[in-house]
Amino acid sequence: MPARLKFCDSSDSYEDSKYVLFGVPFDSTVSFRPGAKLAPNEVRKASYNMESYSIRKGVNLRNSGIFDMGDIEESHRPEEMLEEVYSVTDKIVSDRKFPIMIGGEHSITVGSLRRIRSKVVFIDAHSDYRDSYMGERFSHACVARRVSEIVGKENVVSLGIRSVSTEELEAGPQTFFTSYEVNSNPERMKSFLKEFCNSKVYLSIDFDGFDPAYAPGVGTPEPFGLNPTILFDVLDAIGDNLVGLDVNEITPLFDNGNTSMLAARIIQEVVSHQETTKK
Ligand SMILES: [Mn+2]
Repeated sequence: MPARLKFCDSSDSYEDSKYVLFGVPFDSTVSFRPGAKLAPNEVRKASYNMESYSIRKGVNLRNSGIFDMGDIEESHRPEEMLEEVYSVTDKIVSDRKFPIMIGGEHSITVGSLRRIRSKVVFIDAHSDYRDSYMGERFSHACVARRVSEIVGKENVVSLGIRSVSTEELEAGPQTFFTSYEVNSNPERMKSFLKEFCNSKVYLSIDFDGFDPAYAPGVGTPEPFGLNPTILFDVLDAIGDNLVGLDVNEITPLFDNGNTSMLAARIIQEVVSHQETTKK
């Protein structure tokens, strides 16, 4: 039997690792294009295209201590999936390691924030602030609302928003920067983030926040998005307060390979960032 596919540069032992990666093959509340549950393994495969060295940070990822736990068991019930995400995140965080979760659709984030309860920076095209969607409160269209209920809406900011319903606007969504604002005046976003990120911050990246030119393989693509280099501004602002990462909403069924590649590289750059800030 072939060995299980692992993210590149994964170390052999959980005990010796600092960064613990796991996949959540869940896309049961998806509203448009399916396939996000296939993303964890595609991101793992894509990671083998990358060098182990981050020239940006001067970090050799081979020595960083990444451990790939594999995927949580597939479930079609959001509440069941969230409990599983919670318990895996609980183990990783309790062991003082850094969790990296590969979705799956965006609803997975609620599970990790139930444990981590920090400030949250979302990159997303959608405000995800519906109270429920198609009868489901744990839909991927409600994730910012559920997370705001856990950590307080003053502790949530979304970057890259360009798709919002009047219902969401009337509910008074969390602080957000539209993609138009970010693209035309990045300095305003950067100075906001520098103040916002003054305590522990979790980063949740819905890949539809990026422009479809960079990330075509997503569940609900939206034109006029962000350039992925926004990530570096976000990491600079967060500094040594980053406590967890998830990447979500990637669907290999609609990808040309570039979206999974971007996800793999983002994971590597986040680890490299942590390696140069966290002591
Ligand atoms: Mn989205």
